Amino acid sequence: MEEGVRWVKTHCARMDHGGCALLVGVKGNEIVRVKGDPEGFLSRGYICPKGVASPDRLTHPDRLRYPLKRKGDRGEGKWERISWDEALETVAGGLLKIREEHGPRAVAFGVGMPKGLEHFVLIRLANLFGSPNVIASQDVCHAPREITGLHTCGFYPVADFHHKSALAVLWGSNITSTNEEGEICKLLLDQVKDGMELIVIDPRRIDLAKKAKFWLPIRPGTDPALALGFLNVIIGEGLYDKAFVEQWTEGFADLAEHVKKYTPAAVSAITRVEAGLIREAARAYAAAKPAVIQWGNPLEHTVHTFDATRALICLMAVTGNLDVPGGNMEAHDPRIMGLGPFVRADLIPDKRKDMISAHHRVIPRLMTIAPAYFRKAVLEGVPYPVKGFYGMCSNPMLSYADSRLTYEAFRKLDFVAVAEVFMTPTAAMADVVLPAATTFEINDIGHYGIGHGYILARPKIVEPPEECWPDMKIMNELGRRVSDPSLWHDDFEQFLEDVVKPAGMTYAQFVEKGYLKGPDRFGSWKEKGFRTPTGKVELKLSVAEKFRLSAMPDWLGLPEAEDADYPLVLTSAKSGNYLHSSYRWLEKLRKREPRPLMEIHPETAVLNGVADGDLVIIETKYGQVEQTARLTDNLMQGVVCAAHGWWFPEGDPASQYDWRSANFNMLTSVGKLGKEYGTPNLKSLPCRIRRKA
Ligand SMILES: Nc1nc2c(c(=O)[nH]1)N[C@H]1C(S)=C(S)[C@@H](COP(=O)(O)OP(=O)(O)OC[C@H]3O[C@@H](n4cnc5c(=O)[nH]c(N)nc54)[C@H](O)[C@@H]3O)O[C@H]1N2
Ligand SMILES: Nc1nc2c(c(=O)[nH]1)N[C@H]1C(S)=C(S)[C@@H](COP(=O)(O)OP(=O)(O)OC[C@H]3O[C@@H](n4cnc5c(=O)[nH]c(N)nc54)[C@H](O)[C@@H]3O)O[C@H]1N2
Ligand code: SF4
Ligand SMILES: [Mo]
Repeated sequence: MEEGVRWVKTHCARMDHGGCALLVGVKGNEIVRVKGDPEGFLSRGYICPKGVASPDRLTHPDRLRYPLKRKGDRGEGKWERISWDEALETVAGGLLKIREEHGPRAVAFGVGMPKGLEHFVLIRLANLFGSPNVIASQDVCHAPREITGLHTCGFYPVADFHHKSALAVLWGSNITSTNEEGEICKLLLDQVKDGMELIVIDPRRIDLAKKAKFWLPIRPGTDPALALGFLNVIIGEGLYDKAFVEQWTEGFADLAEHVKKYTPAAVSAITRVEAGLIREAARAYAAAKPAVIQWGNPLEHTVHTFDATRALICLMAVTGNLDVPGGNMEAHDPRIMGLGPFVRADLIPDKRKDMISAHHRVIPRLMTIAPAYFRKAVLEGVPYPVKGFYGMCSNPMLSYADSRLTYEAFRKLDFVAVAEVFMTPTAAMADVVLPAATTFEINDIGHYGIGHGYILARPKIVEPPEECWPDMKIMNELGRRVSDPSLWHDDFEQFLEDVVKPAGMTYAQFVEKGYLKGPDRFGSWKEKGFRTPTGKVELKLSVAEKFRLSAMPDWLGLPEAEDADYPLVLTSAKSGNYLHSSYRWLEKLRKREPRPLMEIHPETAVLNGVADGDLVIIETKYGQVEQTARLTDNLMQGVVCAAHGWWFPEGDPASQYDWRSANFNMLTSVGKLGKEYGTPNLKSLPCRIRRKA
């Protein structure tokens, strides 16, 4: 069967953060098989079902294959085919008209989860166009952990799985399913096999909970309280790293005093985790040397994300696990082009003052706009009106909290252009849709600009359909029409050369090598101190008053108040079969998970009159959706864990493919936001359920 097959090495992408090294079997211009590459630097042969299904994206009959222009009403699902010339002229014309009438900041540029190098070309496009407004889901993705890190210890403390740890805490991170942080879980699994201990903090008994020394089923939304409870035990029992704390932390005495009230008993009442278990888990984390915390999205999915991420970094610091091998480290990039020069940040020096979120006084160093503030600008003109949107690699109709608002915002915008590989509920709201070439069809660089200390080669393997263009090419051509043409390349692939040039190589030589990794350089703080105003890890923030932040992490109460009418707690977990809202249209994946499933404990189900397989209405104060009940005692009682990202490609184009009926973000709201990052509550929402009659 594999006769005549040519095997090419690359890295997986756009099915999650990407990172598995792949061997791709090609016959002519067709990919016939994909398998894990045993030589993979992160993955050592690992591959998941999404990786296996990945080439099916290219050949799907419904894939977008030529540029489209809206006919009829916005969102009506009527299109006409146009040429690339007309598409580029129309998009450039639409954006330039808005710039002339309202200024450059009235155009927003939207991205989603960083998928490849095009993410940074889009930021460059915004900068060259003159708009300070790049909209991204960073408020609920990784910005809190990254930027809280910068303020607390001067860097983003990434979990280091490349060196041996005695223990790992999976804090709301379902890493065998989501392969979080671009760290493929294979390295962690190998360490578990070698005897590394695990603590799992999750309302669900995830796969790795079965291998864990402690599983702490936590009431969703109460993680900051649990972290303060850990600090209470570790400091109270003298289990902290005294030498490190004395020499390298600021505000320890204050923190020690502050956490006294967070006794295991007090924290147990908030988190529903047994007090004894809190004490034992905290002791185990403190005793293990080194120990690593792998953090997950739940820490970033409530309005209290600043306190949650602050508390976790304080834990890493007092136990002496910051920037040590096998702990939470500062990753160093290889010698490649820096982000600032790549995106031409210098061209827009007033960005910090002019961007939409400056008005909302978000935390310094957060350079993208939270979706909640973007929609406020579109719908209310606060702090100024936004009229145009160019988006790619993102599906805001599903991924932003409160989808109703997103729909209204897209209805109201004067001009919308979207680059996509498939018609989605968001692309359906565009005036012009641009067909993108994607992974396997484009030369790309993975993990650039996201702080993990390496970049991965993702070379082109097959030719895309004739009229599908790489996003980088689309933006290179569009950029020439809407900004100084001399700042764009004759050949868009020069962007790839630019990134690797400082390493003294061409893109082709980089592909040959496969990846570039920065140096392991632990403990540079011993000579230089930490890059904070005090030169120490700031358990108590020295800039708190200046930036209106709280000086010490605290428990500020439930993210949403309890409500007798909504007695259950709603949370979510990402599916191992999909990426957010993506790829419900791939048959191989849809077969594995045909419909949205809502997990619930059998006893909670009985109390609510629900049986396995029932279609259930899930309701919050903000909206309702329907998903199918799946009973499992792997979830704590009183909690509903619903699926996120569902729409139906088989649905009606005239109503944007049924983006409402099962979409988790119909249940969320932006009425309450964490002020530091503009983060809404995606987890920990009061809800109720009933069987659909
Ligand atoms: N309720 C709730 N909301 C959430 C989350 C949650 O857990 N719960 N998670 C949040 C998080 S962490 C994130 S990062 C965001 C993610 O939000 P998004 O990034 O908006 O979500 P995706 O589904 O990844 O959307 C990606 C889109 O990009 C398209 N695409 C794929 N490859 C290419 C390409 O090469 N070029 C182009 N132009 N398009 C491509 C896909 O077809 C898809 O429609 O969602 C956030 N929203
Ligand atoms: N298959 C797949 N992989 C992905 C993605 C995807 O959509 N699909 N998305 C990618 C992206 S952009 C990101 S940011 C990452 C995120 O990946 P993760 O950080 O793993 O995110 P989630 O799946 O949202 O949540 C992880 C776990 O938190 C648990 N949980 C729910 N509520 C709470 C709570 O309040 N507290 C605690 N402690 N735990 C809770 C859930 O049960 C789940 O097991 O994954 C990336 N990888
Ligand atoms: S785990 Fe992620 S990177 Fe690896 S094969 Fe699956 S989708 Fe691709
Ligand atoms: Mo994310």
